[in-house]
Amino acid sequence: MKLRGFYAMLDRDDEALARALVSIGPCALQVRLKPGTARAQLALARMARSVCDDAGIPLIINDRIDIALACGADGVHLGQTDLPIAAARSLAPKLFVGVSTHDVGQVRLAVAAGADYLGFGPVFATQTKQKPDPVQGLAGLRAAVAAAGSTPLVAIGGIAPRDAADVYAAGASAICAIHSVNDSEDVVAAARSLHSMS
Ligand code: TZP
Ligand code: MG
Repeated sequence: MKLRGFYAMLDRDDEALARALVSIGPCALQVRLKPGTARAQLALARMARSVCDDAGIPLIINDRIDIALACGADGVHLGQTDLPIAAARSLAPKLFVGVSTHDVGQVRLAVAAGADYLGFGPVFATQTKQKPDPVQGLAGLRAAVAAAGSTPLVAIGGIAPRDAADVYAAGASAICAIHSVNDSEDVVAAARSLHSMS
């Protein structure tokens, strides 16, 4: 999987939004439905699987390796309190594994554990995540990129199209943005502007 440019996040049960997000050819679509039963999450994941298949985009499921396996996802994205990478690999050796990191120490540990890619943030203040970790800023992002070495890093947290040039200049491989894209009046334009800066 090549992680470059816009990394889309589907945070609600909305097929039209999913189709708009994949229409610009992002490097991946992640499904992230925080409160939701396993059945609701699986239904959403299956919808996203079919949308991604139509568009030829890799599908990644947040937190839940069981949902990722059940829907035939390409990868799973693990937070700091989800299953450790080694356990995820033993359950699902074929899944691509991404790990959320929030400081340079976590970046080093995730790289040493063999993560396929890292999420890193919040780079800027975010309203989307409940109890977010401390804001890292562009300086924190640069340090994280250095610590990540050859492991691709997806920057996340409060990133708007106007920030894209700075975030890519700091060394991020990809940008994930929820609010500034999914709540935009023009989802396609917002997604495209984050993608085309890469
Ligand atoms: N992890 C760190 S910040 C964040 C996550 C999932 C939320 C990002 O959402 P937004 O709306 O792009 O700030
Ligand atoms: Mg998580």
